[in-house]
Parts: sequence; structure tokens; C-alpha cells
Amino acid sequence: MKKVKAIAATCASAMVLGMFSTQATAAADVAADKKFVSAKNTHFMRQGQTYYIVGANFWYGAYLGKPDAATERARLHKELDNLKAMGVNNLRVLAVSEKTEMTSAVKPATTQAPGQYDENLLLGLDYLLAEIAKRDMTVVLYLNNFWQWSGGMTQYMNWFEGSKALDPNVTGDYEDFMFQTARFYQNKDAQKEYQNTIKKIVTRVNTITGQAYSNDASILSWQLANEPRPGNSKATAQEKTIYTAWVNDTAKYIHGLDKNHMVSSGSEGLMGSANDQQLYLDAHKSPYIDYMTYHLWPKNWSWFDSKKPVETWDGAMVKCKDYLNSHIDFAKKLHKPIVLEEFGMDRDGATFDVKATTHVRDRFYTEVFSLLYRRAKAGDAIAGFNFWAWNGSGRAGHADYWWKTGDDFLGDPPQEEQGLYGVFDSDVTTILLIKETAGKMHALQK
Ligand code: IFL
Repeated sequence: MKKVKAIAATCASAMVLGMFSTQATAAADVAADKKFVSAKNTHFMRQGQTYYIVGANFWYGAYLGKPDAATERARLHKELDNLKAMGVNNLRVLAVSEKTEMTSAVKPATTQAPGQYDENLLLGLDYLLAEIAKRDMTVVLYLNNFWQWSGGMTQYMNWFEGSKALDPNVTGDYEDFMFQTARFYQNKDAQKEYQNTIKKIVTRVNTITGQAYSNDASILSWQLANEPRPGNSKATAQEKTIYTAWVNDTAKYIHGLDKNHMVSSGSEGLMGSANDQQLYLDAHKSPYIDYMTYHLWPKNWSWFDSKKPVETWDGAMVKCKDYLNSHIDFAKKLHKPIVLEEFGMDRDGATFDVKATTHVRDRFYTEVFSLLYRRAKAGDAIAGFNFWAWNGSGRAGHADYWWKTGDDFLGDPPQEEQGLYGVFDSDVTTILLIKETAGKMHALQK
């Protein structure tokens, strides 16, 4: 209980002292070329120092910033202040969504139809960026999604081909969904429209700060998509070649629009690369990809059964540690930094109930944090992590935990039950673990 009060006190005192705005002013004084986060060898640099990401996934940040939702903006301030007080210095956010008929997707969406954008959501992104800058945090903005919860590549295919990809939440057939969705990389019209949207976002001028996005130092990188995959588990050599070319060409296109920011892929690593090490390395060795990304999902990948935690824990941890270590070593090989930009575990008893304990999750976070910290301290190619995801003060609205229009946004997106993996502001033990790790990671900065 004492610890809960300590977090609240940290948040409150930080706000009272105006800590966030003072830091933002200081950052503005830094020489222009140093204000942007950049990759130097296997680390990130910012303002002349190494920069470690202790981050949260916060896909819905721009939704909370929309001007037609004053209560949501108040929630946004609170979430950002709480994250800041936990030591979180980076957010991973969805920049653009596509309107779709698929049931397990968010509404409204940024792109209503090709070339038609919902300005309200773009204003929401402007607002979010302004609030992030005030708190001296950074953000990774992803520009598409392999999964259907924001429309994503499937919706592009719907527009230009009449998608054959059916909502896997309805069909249960993920293999077919992935095969169909990956056809996006080779559809010329879809690619043209995707590039138009990228240009629209990357070259935007923030209506609140008056600053061009390309000149906003709080943007850490543009990301091609959330979890782009070359195809399904049986992706062919041709599909892999097309995917690698798409990564390179899209990253090159973004660098052509914006000389200041890094570009990243959003890849899960081996598990999102048809388990093909060469493919993962080929996609990330592009000179236009500034750093590497990977994700860790022991339950999604059937390494861990949360209904049999005792029986499956040890085996799962062996695989998790091997996955973490081998990706850090891949980064060394390519001589680039790497970010573990998603990982998660469900609540005890595999329930979505906010009141359920999180002992297993905390144990999992502890394992991940200690391995990353140990290797970061040893100087290995680690740029940091983003946990999945921040639910904050949001709560599920229904007994079945599925999001419906008008419900709170949570870190768990609409394709999954609300409460599955996200961290609530009442998850004190998890929050304290994050805070403690943040302190250690930030102390490595030199
Ligand atoms: O919600 C999922 C999200 O789409 C993602 N990776 C895994 C998350 C949890 O299943 O990007």
C-alpha cells in the first residue's frame, strides 16, 4: 500500500514541480543535429548520450488526443504523467488506421477510403505528439498493420483487390489470413496508396506546435507496420524476396521524405520471419533500416500454457531466453541496435479480470528485464524495450471483455479480449517492476 502511494506521489510531485515542461525547454537548446535519436553502432544516441528505451505500447494514443473528446484528452494527460513517473520514456503508437467492415477492428479509422482522411484523428495525433514532447518522451509511429485490428494491409487489399483475407477471429484460420494479407506487398495500387498515406503523415505539420513532423525530435522512428510478415508459416522463397524488397523500398521512400528520423520495420524477429534466420537478417541489413526489432510472445507461440503454468514454465523460459539472446546476437552481427518492442503474458488463471493477480506475468517480466539489463550492462547491442501494453485507467466495458464502439480504449486491441495482456494502473507489482528496471536502464546512459 505504501508503494502505491509512492507512485501516486511521484506522479503528483512531478506535475506540481512542472518537471516535464522544464525538460522540454532544455531539450530545445540542444544542437539541432543531436536532438534526434540516432543509431550509432549498436546503440541509440540522443543529445550526445546513449539512450535506452524503457517503453510502453500505447497504440491508442492518438485516439485519446482527438479534439472531440475532452474527457479522453484528460485521460491522455493522466496516462502520460503516470507512464513518465514510472520511468517510461518511449511509446509505440499506431499512426494511422484504415476503415474496415471486419468485426474485430477499431472504429473510427484515419483513412476512410483511399485518399480520404479523418482530420479529427490526425488532430489527435498532433495533440499526442505535443503532449509527448512536453514530457520529453519519444515515440515510435507505425504506419500500417499486418493484423486486422486497425484495418491494415488486409483493408488495403479490400480496397484494391476485394480481399480474400477473412477475419481470422471469425474463421479461426490464421494461416490463410497471413497468406492473403501478405499479397499486399505485391499489389501495385495498394503500395501506391500506402506510400501516399505515408507521405501524408510524415510530411504533416503539427497544427498545435506548428512544427513539421519531420522536425519533431520526439519522434524516435517511423515504422513500416506492426508485425509485418512475409506470408504464413510456409512462406515461399518468392514471397520472402518480395517482402525483403518491400522493407528496403519502403524504408528508402521514408528516408527520402524525412532526413531526420530513423526507420524501423516492426518485425517480430524469427517468429515473424517464417523462422528463417537469413530472411530476418536480409530484411534488416537494408541500409535504410536503422535498427532491428523483435517481439516475444510465449503464449501466442504455444511455448507456454497459462492454464498449466507450473508444468510449462521451465520449458517456455528456456525458449524465451534463447530467443532474446539469439536476437541480441543477430544485432551484433548486423552491427545495429535492437529493441524488444513487444512482450507479454496473461493474468493469473488466464482471466481478463482486472482484479486477478499477475504473479506469473511479474515473474516473466522479471526474467525478461534481468536478461536485457545484464546484457545491456555488458555493452551488448541493446537499445531497450516496450512492454505490451499500457491499459492504464481504462477498463473493459462488458462481461465478455470484447471492445465495442464507445468503450474505453485499452492496450489490448479490438481483436483480443480487453485485459488479456495489458497493464492496468492498479497492477502495482508490475508497475513497480517496470519502475525499478527503468531506473537501472536509465543509469546505464553515458
Ligand atoms: O495484440 C497483439 C498485437 O496485434 C501485436 N502482437 C501481439 C499482441 C498480443 O497478442 O502486435
